[in-house]
Amino acid sequence: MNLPTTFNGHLWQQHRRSEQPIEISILLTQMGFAAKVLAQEISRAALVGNLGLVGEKNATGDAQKKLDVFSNQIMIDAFSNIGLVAAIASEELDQVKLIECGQQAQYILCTDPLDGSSNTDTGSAVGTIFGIYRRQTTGYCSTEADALQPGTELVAAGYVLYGTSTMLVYSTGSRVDGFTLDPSLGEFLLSHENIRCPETGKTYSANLSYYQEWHPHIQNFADYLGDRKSHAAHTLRYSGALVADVHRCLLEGGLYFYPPTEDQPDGKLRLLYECAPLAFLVEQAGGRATSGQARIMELEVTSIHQRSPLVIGSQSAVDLYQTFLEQGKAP
Ligand code: FBP
Repeated sequence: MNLPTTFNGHLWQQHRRSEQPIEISILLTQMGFAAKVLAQEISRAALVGNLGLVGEKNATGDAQKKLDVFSNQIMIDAFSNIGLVAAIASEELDQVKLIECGQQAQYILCTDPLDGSSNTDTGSAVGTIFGIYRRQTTGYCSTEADALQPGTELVAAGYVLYGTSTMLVYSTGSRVDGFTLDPSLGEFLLSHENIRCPETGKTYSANLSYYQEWHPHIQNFADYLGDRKSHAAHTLRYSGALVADVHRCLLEGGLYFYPPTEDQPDGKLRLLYECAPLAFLVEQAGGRATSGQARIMELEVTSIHQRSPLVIGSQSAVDLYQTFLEQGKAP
Protein backbone atom coordinates (compact mmCIF):
# COMPACT_ATOMS: atom_id res chain seq x y z
CA MET A 1 0.00 0.00 0.00
CA ASN A 2 1.49 3.38 -1.05
CA LEU A 3 1.11 5.36 2.20
CA PRO A 4 0.88 9.17 1.96
CA THR A 5 3.69 11.36 3.35
CA THR A 6 2.94 12.79 6.76
CA PHE A 7 3.97 16.30 7.81
CA ASN A 8 6.43 14.88 10.38
CA GLY A 9 7.82 12.45 7.81
CA HIS A 10 8.32 15.33 5.37
CA LEU A 11 10.09 17.43 8.02
CA TRP A 12 12.45 14.54 8.73
CA GLN A 13 13.16 14.14 5.00
CA GLN A 14 13.87 17.90 4.74
CA HIS A 15 16.21 17.65 7.70
CA ARG A 16 18.13 14.74 6.14
CA ARG A 17 18.23 16.34 2.66
CA SER A 18 19.34 19.81 3.73
CA GLU A 19 21.36 21.47 6.48
CA GLN A 20 18.05 22.29 8.16
CA PRO A 21 18.73 22.01 11.92
CA ILE A 22 16.65 19.30 13.63
CA GLU A 23 15.39 22.00 16.02
CA ILE A 24 13.44 23.56 13.14
CA SER A 25 11.78 20.23 12.40
CA ILE A 26 10.85 19.89 16.09
CA LEU A 27 9.40 23.43 16.18
CA LEU A 28 7.35 22.77 13.02
CA THR A 29 6.16 19.43 14.40
CA GLN A 30 4.88 21.31 17.44
CA MET A 31 3.15 23.82 15.14
CA GLY A 32 1.42 20.87 13.47
CA PHE A 33 0.20 19.71 16.88
CA ALA A 34 -1.05 23.19 17.85
CA ALA A 35 -2.85 23.41 14.49
CA LYS A 36 -4.69 20.14 15.15
CA VAL A 37 -5.85 21.37 18.58
CA LEU A 38 -6.99 24.67 17.07
CA ALA A 39 -8.74 22.98 14.13
CA GLN A 40 -10.77 20.91 16.57
CA GLU A 41 -11.60 23.76 18.95
CA ILE A 42 -12.41 26.27 16.19
CA SER A 43 -14.80 23.78 14.56
CA ARG A 44 -16.67 23.18 17.82
CA ALA A 45 -16.47 26.72 19.26
CA ALA A 46 -20.24 27.32 18.93
CA LEU A 47 -20.89 24.18 20.98
CA VAL A 48 -18.69 25.19 23.91
CA GLY A 49 -19.47 28.89 24.19
CA ASN A 50 -16.22 29.96 22.55
CA LEU A 51 -17.77 32.43 20.10
CA GLY A 52 -18.14 36.15 20.62
CA LEU A 53 -16.01 38.85 22.21
CA VAL A 54 -14.05 38.82 25.48
CA GLY A 55 -14.65 42.57 25.97
CA GLU A 56 -10.95 43.52 25.78
CA LYS A 57 -8.85 45.08 23.00
CA ASN A 58 -5.44 43.85 21.84
CA ALA A 59 -2.29 45.97 21.41
CA THR A 60 -3.43 47.16 17.96
CA GLY A 61 -6.90 48.16 19.11
CA ASP A 62 -8.84 45.16 17.72
CA ALA A 63 -11.73 43.89 19.87
CA GLN A 64 -10.50 40.47 20.98
CA LYS A 65 -12.64 37.43 20.18
CA LYS A 66 -12.72 34.53 22.66
CA LEU A 67 -11.05 32.44 19.94
CA ASP A 68 -8.26 35.03 19.61
CA VAL A 69 -7.41 34.65 23.29
CA PHE A 70 -7.89 30.87 23.21
CA SER A 71 -5.68 30.47 20.12
CA ASN A 72 -2.99 32.65 21.66
CA GLN A 73 -2.95 30.50 24.82
CA ILE A 74 -2.68 27.32 22.74
CA MET A 75 0.38 28.78 20.99
CA ILE A 76 2.02 29.70 24.31
CA ASP A 77 1.25 26.30 25.86
CA ALA A 78 2.44 24.38 22.77
CA PHE A 79 5.82 26.13 22.66
CA SER A 80 6.53 26.61 26.36
CA ASN A 81 7.77 23.14 27.25
CA ILE A 82 9.99 22.12 24.34
CA GLY A 83 13.04 24.10 25.48
CA LEU A 84 13.71 25.66 22.05
CA VAL A 85 11.65 28.86 22.10
CA ALA A 86 13.17 31.86 23.91
CA ALA A 87 10.28 34.26 23.27
CA ILE A 88 6.95 34.69 21.49
CA ALA A 89 5.65 37.81 19.73
CA SER A 90 1.92 37.59 19.09
CA GLU A 91 -0.90 39.81 17.81
CA GLU A 92 -2.67 39.09 21.10
CA LEU A 93 0.29 39.99 23.38
CA ASP A 94 1.18 43.64 24.08
CA GLN A 95 4.87 42.77 24.55
CA VAL A 96 7.19 39.96 23.55
CA LYS A 97 6.59 37.09 26.03
CA LEU A 98 9.76 35.56 27.45
CA ILE A 99 9.39 31.75 27.37
CA GLU A 100 12.76 30.26 28.24
CA CYS A 101 16.30 31.48 28.96
CA GLY A 102 19.56 29.68 28.41
CA GLN A 103 21.68 28.52 25.51
CA GLN A 104 19.27 25.88 24.20
CA ALA A 105 16.32 28.23 23.63
CA GLN A 106 17.57 29.81 20.41
CA TYR A 107 14.33 30.51 18.50
CA ILE A 108 11.73 33.30 18.42
CA LEU A 109 8.14 32.54 17.37
CA CYS A 110 6.15 35.39 15.80
CA THR A 111 2.49 34.58 15.29
CA ASP A 112 -1.00 35.75 14.47
CA PRO A 113 -2.73 32.91 16.33
CA LEU A 114 -6.11 33.64 14.71
CA ASP A 115 -6.19 35.52 11.43
CA GLY A 116 -9.56 36.65 10.10
CA SER A 117 -11.10 37.13 13.53
CA SER A 118 -14.10 38.92 12.02
CA ASN A 119 -15.08 35.54 10.51
CA THR A 120 -15.14 33.46 13.69
CA ASP A 121 -18.83 33.83 14.57
CA THR A 122 -20.08 33.19 11.02
CA GLY A 123 -18.25 29.92 10.39
CA SER A 124 -16.13 31.45 7.61
CA ALA A 125 -12.47 30.73 6.95
CA VAL A 126 -9.87 31.74 9.53
CA GLY A 127 -6.17 31.01 9.84
CA THR A 128 -3.00 30.97 11.89
CA ILE A 129 0.20 32.66 10.63
CA PHE A 130 3.69 31.95 12.00
CA GLY A 131 7.31 32.98 11.43
CA ILE A 132 10.39 31.58 13.18
CA TYR A 133 13.64 33.49 13.72
CA ARG A 134 16.93 32.58 15.41
CA ARG A 135 17.92 34.63 18.44
CA GLN A 136 20.44 37.41 17.63
CA THR A 137 21.21 38.61 21.15
CA THR A 138 23.65 36.56 23.25
CA GLY A 139 22.53 37.33 26.81
CA TYR A 140 21.16 34.57 29.06
CA CYS A 141 17.60 35.66 28.30
CA SER A 142 16.13 36.92 25.04
CA THR A 143 14.99 40.51 24.60
CA GLU A 144 12.46 42.27 22.34
CA ALA A 145 15.34 42.99 19.95
CA ASP A 146 15.36 39.31 18.99
CA ALA A 147 11.87 39.70 17.52
CA LEU A 148 12.64 42.92 15.63
CA GLN A 149 14.20 41.17 12.63
CA PRO A 150 13.44 41.67 8.91
CA GLY A 151 11.77 38.89 6.91
CA THR A 152 15.10 38.07 5.27
CA GLU A 153 16.16 36.58 8.65
CA LEU A 154 13.24 34.12 8.81
CA VAL A 155 14.36 30.47 9.13
CA ALA A 156 10.85 29.10 8.64
CA ALA A 157 7.32 30.38 8.12
CA GLY A 158 3.86 29.17 7.29
CA TYR A 159 0.17 29.29 7.90
CA VAL A 160 -2.74 27.07 8.80
CA LEU A 161 -6.03 27.55 6.96
CA TYR A 162 -9.18 26.43 8.80
CA GLY A 163 -11.55 26.32 5.83
CA THR A 164 -13.47 23.62 3.96
CA SER A 165 -10.48 21.52 4.93
CA THR A 166 -7.67 22.31 7.34
CA MET A 167 -4.38 22.89 5.57
CA LEU A 168 -0.87 23.61 6.82
CA VAL A 169 1.51 25.28 4.35
CA TYR A 170 5.14 25.90 5.26
CA SER A 171 8.64 26.71 3.98
CA THR A 172 12.09 26.66 5.49
CA GLY A 173 13.50 28.69 2.64
CA SER A 174 13.87 26.34 -0.32
CA ARG A 175 10.38 25.24 -1.29
CA VAL A 176 6.71 25.49 -0.24
CA ASP A 177 4.65 22.40 0.59
CA GLY A 178 1.02 21.99 1.68
CA PHE A 179 -0.54 19.36 3.91
CA THR A 180 -4.22 18.55 4.45
CA LEU A 181 -5.46 17.34 7.83
CA ASP A 182 -7.08 13.90 7.66
CA PRO A 183 -9.32 14.07 10.74
CA SER A 184 -9.79 10.28 10.77
CA LEU A 185 -6.03 9.76 11.13
CA GLY A 186 -5.33 13.02 12.96
CA GLU A 187 -2.45 13.50 10.55
CA PHE A 188 -1.46 16.30 8.17
CA LEU A 189 -0.80 14.49 4.86
CA LEU A 190 1.18 15.88 1.89
CA SER A 191 -1.45 17.11 -0.61
CA HIS A 192 0.27 20.04 -2.38
CA GLU A 193 3.92 19.28 -3.11
CA ASN A 194 6.37 22.03 -4.06
CA ILE A 195 3.71 24.73 -4.60
CA ARG A 196 4.48 27.22 -7.39
CA CYS A 197 2.48 30.49 -7.45
CA PRO A 198 1.17 30.93 -11.04
CA GLU A 199 2.68 33.91 -12.87
CA THR A 200 -0.81 35.31 -13.48
CA GLY A 201 -4.28 34.82 -11.96
CA LYS A 202 -7.91 35.77 -12.47
CA THR A 203 -8.90 36.93 -8.98
CA TYR A 204 -8.05 39.84 -6.71
CA SER A 205 -8.75 40.41 -3.01
CA ALA A 206 -9.15 43.89 -1.55
CA ASN A 207 -11.70 45.64 0.66
CA LEU A 208 -13.32 47.90 -1.95
CA SER A 209 -15.25 49.73 0.75
CA TYR A 210 -12.00 51.71 1.25
CA TYR A 211 -11.85 52.60 -2.46
CA GLN A 212 -12.69 56.28 -1.84
CA GLU A 213 -9.76 56.57 0.58
CA TRP A 214 -7.17 55.01 -1.74
CA HIS A 215 -4.58 56.95 -3.77
CA PRO A 216 -6.12 57.85 -7.18
CA HIS A 217 -3.54 55.62 -8.90
CA ILE A 218 -4.73 52.64 -6.82
CA GLN A 219 -8.32 53.52 -7.65
CA ASN A 220 -7.30 53.39 -11.33
CA PHE A 221 -5.73 49.98 -10.71
CA ALA A 222 -8.90 48.62 -9.08
CA ASP A 223 -10.98 50.05 -11.97
CA TYR A 224 -8.63 48.38 -14.46
CA LEU A 225 -8.91 44.98 -12.74
CA GLY A 226 -12.69 45.38 -12.54
CA ASP A 227 -13.10 46.43 -16.18
CA ARG A 228 -14.96 43.40 -17.64
CA LYS A 229 -14.13 44.48 -21.21
CA SER A 230 -10.35 44.52 -20.65
CA HIS A 231 -8.11 41.43 -21.08
CA ALA A 232 -6.81 42.11 -17.56
CA ALA A 233 -10.25 41.68 -15.95
CA HIS A 234 -10.07 39.93 -12.59
CA THR A 235 -12.91 38.65 -10.39
CA LEU A 236 -13.17 39.94 -6.82
CA ARG A 237 -12.79 37.37 -4.03
CA TYR A 238 -12.41 38.93 -0.54
CA SER A 239 -12.89 36.42 2.29
CA GLY A 240 -12.12 38.63 5.29
CA ALA A 241 -9.23 36.29 6.13
CA LEU A 242 -5.78 37.19 4.74
CA VAL A 243 -4.65 33.54 4.98
CA ALA A 244 -7.56 32.30 2.84
CA ASP A 245 -7.01 34.99 0.17
CA VAL A 246 -3.23 34.46 0.02
CA HIS A 247 -3.78 30.69 -0.12
CA ARG A 248 -5.92 31.19 -3.24
CA CYS A 249 -3.19 33.33 -4.79
CA LEU A 250 -0.59 30.64 -4.07
CA LEU A 251 -2.63 27.87 -5.67
CA GLU A 252 -4.47 29.68 -8.49
CA GLY A 253 -2.58 32.95 -8.95
CA GLY A 254 -4.01 36.38 -8.34
CA LEU A 255 -3.44 39.24 -5.94
CA TYR A 256 -4.30 40.44 -2.43
CA PHE A 257 -3.75 44.10 -1.64
CA TYR A 258 -4.37 46.23 1.47
CA PRO A 259 -3.17 49.74 0.54
CA PRO A 260 -2.62 52.68 2.88
CA THR A 261 -5.44 55.15 3.48
CA GLU A 262 -5.45 58.59 5.11
CA ASP A 263 -6.63 57.04 8.41
CA GLN A 264 -4.22 54.12 8.13
CA PRO A 265 -1.11 55.52 6.35
CA ASP A 266 0.67 52.21 7.05
CA GLY A 267 -2.33 50.05 6.16
CA LYS A 268 -3.89 47.64 8.67
CA LEU A 269 -1.81 44.47 8.55
CA ARG A 270 1.05 43.80 10.97
CA LEU A 271 4.49 43.37 9.40
CA LEU A 272 6.12 40.91 11.84
CA TYR A 273 3.46 38.20 12.17
CA GLU A 274 1.21 38.74 9.13
CA CYS A 275 3.04 40.32 6.17
CA ALA A 276 6.63 38.99 6.53
CA PRO A 277 5.82 35.26 7.06
CA LEU A 278 3.40 35.26 4.08
CA ALA A 279 5.91 37.20 1.94
CA PHE A 280 8.56 34.56 2.77
CA LEU A 281 6.22 31.79 1.56
CA VAL A 282 4.94 33.54 -1.56
CA GLU A 283 8.45 34.51 -2.67
CA GLN A 284 9.63 30.91 -2.20
CA ALA A 285 6.78 29.85 -4.47
CA GLY A 286 7.79 32.33 -7.18
CA GLY A 287 5.38 35.16 -6.32
CA ARG A 288 6.06 38.66 -4.99
CA ALA A 289 5.22 40.77 -1.90
CA THR A 290 5.69 44.54 -1.58
CA SER A 291 4.46 47.43 0.53
CA GLY A 292 4.24 49.48 -2.68
CA GLN A 293 7.43 51.23 -1.64
CA ALA A 294 9.70 48.27 -0.80
CA ARG A 295 10.02 44.46 -0.73
CA ILE A 296 8.18 43.30 2.41
CA MET A 297 11.06 40.95 3.32
CA GLU A 298 13.53 43.87 3.50
CA LEU A 299 11.40 46.21 5.60
CA GLU A 300 13.09 47.22 8.85
CA VAL A 301 11.11 46.13 11.92
CA THR A 302 11.16 48.71 14.73
CA SER A 303 8.19 47.53 16.82
CA ILE A 304 6.41 44.18 17.12
CA HIS A 305 2.96 45.53 16.17
CA GLN A 306 4.24 47.72 13.33
CA ARG A 307 1.85 47.91 10.35
CA SER A 308 2.64 47.83 6.65
CA PRO A 309 0.65 48.13 3.40
CA LEU A 310 0.64 44.72 1.66
CA VAL A 311 0.48 43.76 -2.01
CA ILE A 312 1.08 40.03 -2.44
CA GLY A 313 0.56 37.28 -4.99
CA SER A 314 1.41 36.51 -8.63
CA GLN A 315 4.52 38.29 -9.92
CA SER A 316 2.77 39.93 -12.91
CA ALA A 317 -0.15 41.18 -10.79
CA VAL A 318 2.16 42.72 -8.15
CA ASP A 319 4.27 44.27 -10.93
CA LEU A 320 1.10 45.73 -12.48
CA TYR A 321 0.08 47.22 -9.11
CA GLN A 322 3.55 48.77 -8.86
CA THR A 323 3.27 50.29 -12.34
CA PHE A 324 -0.13 51.80 -11.57
CA LEU A 325 1.14 53.15 -8.23
CA GLU A 326 4.02 54.90 -10.03
CA GLN A 327 2.35 55.89 -13.32
CA GLY A 328 -1.37 55.81 -12.51
CA LYS A 329 -2.11 53.72 -15.61
CA ALA A 330 -1.38 50.42 -17.33
CA PRO A 331 2.04 49.99 -19.03
P1 FBP B 1 -6.91 39.88 12.23
O1 FBP B 1 -5.64 39.11 12.30
O2 FBP B 1 -7.16 40.69 13.45
O3 FBP B 1 -8.05 39.07 11.81
O4 FBP B 1 -6.71 41.02 11.06
C1 FBP B 1 -6.33 40.75 9.82
C2 FBP B 1 -7.50 40.72 8.84
O5 FBP B 1 -8.65 40.23 9.43
C3 FBP B 1 -7.14 39.92 7.60
O6 FBP B 1 -7.28 38.56 7.80
C4 FBP B 1 -8.13 40.45 6.58
O7 FBP B 1 -7.69 40.31 5.27
C5 FBP B 1 -8.23 41.93 6.99
O8 FBP B 1 -7.75 42.02 8.34
C6 FBP B 1 -9.65 42.41 6.95
O9 FBP B 1 -9.62 43.78 7.25
P2 FBP B 1 -10.86 44.71 6.79
O10 FBP B 1 -12.03 44.26 7.60
O11 FBP B 1 -10.41 46.10 7.10
O12 FBP B 1 -11.03 44.49 5.34
